Amino acid sequence: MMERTMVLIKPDGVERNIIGNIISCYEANGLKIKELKMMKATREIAEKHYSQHKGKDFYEELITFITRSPLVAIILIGEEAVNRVRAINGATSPDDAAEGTIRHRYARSKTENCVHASDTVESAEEEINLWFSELK
Ligand code: 3AN
Repeated sequence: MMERTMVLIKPDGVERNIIGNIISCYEANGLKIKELKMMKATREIAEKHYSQHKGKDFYEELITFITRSPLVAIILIGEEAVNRVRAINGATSPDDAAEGTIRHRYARSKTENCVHASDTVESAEEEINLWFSELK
């Protein structure tokens, strides 16, 4: 099934000049960039994006991190894009991420793990509405 999904190249990825390397991983796997922009997340959008983590011990660290400097938001399209992009990203923790994944290569910690990707088709649509509200 053709799907769309949303990726964030998080502030650590932008700060470390690996935007191009990260995007190459998706393009090399046949995913197509539909929309792309750089922006600084406000606290409001960050809180909405991570609402399911509110109250967890890492929540404040996560909000501080994602809002500290610009990130890159991308809409990707392709066959089974949601699951394929999550496989390309790898597990949340760099210690668990499989070899060849973005997080294995570049992530420094569970918080500074370079990329976010939507986990279902439904959450992709919600996240696209949140981060690309101007497209509505
Ligand atoms: P993923 O991004 O792999 O789907 P989620 O949705 O479970 O992971 O978590 C969202 C984000 O919250 C992760 N990308 C990571 O930055 C952060 N996170 C998750 N679990 C932890 C944790 N135990 N400690 C610190 N940060 C975490």
